[in-house]
Amino acid sequence: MLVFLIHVRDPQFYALPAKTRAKNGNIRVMGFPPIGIMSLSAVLKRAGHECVMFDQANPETPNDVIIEEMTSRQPALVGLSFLSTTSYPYAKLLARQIRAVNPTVKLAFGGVFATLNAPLVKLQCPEVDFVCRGDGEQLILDLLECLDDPEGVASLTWAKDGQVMNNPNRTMERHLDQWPFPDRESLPLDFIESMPLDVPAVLSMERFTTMQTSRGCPWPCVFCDIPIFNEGKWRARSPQHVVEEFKYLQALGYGSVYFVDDHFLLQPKRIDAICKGINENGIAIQWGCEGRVDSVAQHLFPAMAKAHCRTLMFGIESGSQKILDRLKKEQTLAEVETAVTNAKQAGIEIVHGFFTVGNPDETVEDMQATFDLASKLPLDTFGFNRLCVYRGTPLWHEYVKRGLVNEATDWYKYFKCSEIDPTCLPGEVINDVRRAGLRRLILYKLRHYPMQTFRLLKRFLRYMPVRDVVYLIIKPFLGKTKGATKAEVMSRAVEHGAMKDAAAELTQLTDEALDHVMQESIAERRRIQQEAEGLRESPMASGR
Ligand code: B12
Repeated sequence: MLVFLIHVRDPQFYALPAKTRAKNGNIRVMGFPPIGIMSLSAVLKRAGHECVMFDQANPETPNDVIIEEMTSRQPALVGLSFLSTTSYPYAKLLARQIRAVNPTVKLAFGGVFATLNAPLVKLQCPEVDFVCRGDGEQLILDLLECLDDPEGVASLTWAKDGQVMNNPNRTMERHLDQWPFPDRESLPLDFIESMPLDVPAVLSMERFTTMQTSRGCPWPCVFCDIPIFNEGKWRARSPQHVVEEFKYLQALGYGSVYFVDDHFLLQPKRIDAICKGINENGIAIQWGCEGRVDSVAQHLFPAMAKAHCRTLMFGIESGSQKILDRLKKEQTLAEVETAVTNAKQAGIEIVHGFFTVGNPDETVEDMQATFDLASKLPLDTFGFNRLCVYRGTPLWHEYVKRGLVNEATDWYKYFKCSEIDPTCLPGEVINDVRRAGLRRLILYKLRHYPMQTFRLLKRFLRYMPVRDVVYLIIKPFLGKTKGATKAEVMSRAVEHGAMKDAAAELTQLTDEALDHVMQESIAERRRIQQEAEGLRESPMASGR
């Protein structure tokens, strides 16, 4: 059967200008490849199905192009994959556009957000036939067997006679080695490495991809929905299987890999075996991963560095123990310091700290403690994000009980905690304290870690215009800015706060308003396109 899989994200968000095409003609995209649909494509192809993927990071495949392609090729199933609350509005619109031109094609949603909100999504998007919950590999194969009668397909939400049906969960798959490596060869895109989340600076122009070596994280952080998505379990591929994938990627010319694992640092024996396998097989790919600061695998940091682990990212969150406890991070400030110091001493080149600001019960002093901690730690890079609350997380449940969010009307909305929780500092104050904190932090780093800062800036300068690097440093010293600057938009070198705000605002709209805004934006894009085409055509016409 022919299956279309689409990774829905804000179009044109990550694409680099067309002139940066790779030698093979592929468009170069800065960011993460859509490993969810790539995993499913590999499984489908191995089972003898045909699969066509679209990644909306590719500016050449906006909705209309995908729909045209669908009309001409008539797939049996169109799967829309999206990660989060912020991409849900785009997925809804695409589903509606598809349904408008094709009343019979089977449509499915999948991904973390869809999983955690399946019955609600099915009710709000009746045009979508199936909401697929959890791991998709076996599910999509089972679904293709019974597209017209999916009663027996476990972990599927669908509708029968106008009634939403929530088929029972399938048993969580532990044997992850059974699945083929993701299909990395079928998208006309080459990815280059960026720093994830809020510092999307290009760190390497090597051919880049992601890998998933484990799934889940069992810790109870109040803001995270991963334990719910994975039923509180952590599952991992064998070290041999991971090393095989590294060998395969090296043969394909990849130079840089990032693990999208929720907690790579959980099992020392496995990490040791992966590192040994990398060295024994002469793998030179640089890689990065994320983990907790209380990991018992820290004695392996030197082995990881020797096996070309270049980036290690820790979820530090706060410099105030009170806030760490409030967030149920189950980690201490001493553990934070030990882990970051160990990682640097082990020779890991880029050690990153994820921090959150705008936390419940956080005072200005708590926030300042966060920036003080970030200054003193030998971190190379850091990001300070506003804490958000997602449906399904422990924090969401608390907010429901406190009457701050409404299960029935707010489930699909994206909220910064400070917007709804009176125990958070007001947004303006958070931004002011953050700006002042960043100023202090940058000056401290320049004074106390000049070589480390210099090395990082040198790396940025290799691929970013000087103007953008300078802007990155001086941004906190400038006054308040409104919206994305041209430099921000062009290089994606600095926080894409304004774009994220716009995406967040979309999640707040009613369905009718959303349709209207989306149609307007499509019309606007068409108009710009037509104008551009007109401009391109007129000089040729006059020359003829
Ligand atoms: C890597 C990552 C990113 C990358 C993006 C990667 C990409 N491809 O674009 C970056 C850094 C850009 C990113 C950004 C954001 N992210 Co993020 N991200 C992740 C992370 C760590 C891994 C995702 C991943 O690659 N998983 C591996 C693949 C194999 O799994 P998968 O995509 O889920 O697919 C499987 C199944 O879901 C299913 N499936 C998926 N699609 C479909 C479709 C069909 C038809 C079927 C049958 C099955 C199916 O099958 C697949 C194989 O089993 C997750 C945490 C997690 N573990 O999921 C957070 C996570 C998804 N992100 C999250 C958030 C909040 C964000 C941001 C909003 C953060 C921000 N404030 O900017 C943005 C929004 C991005 C967007 N527009 O959607 C939250 C989402 C919570 C929520 N309810 O919304 C998560 C869950 C993190 C968390 N702990 O809370 N993210």
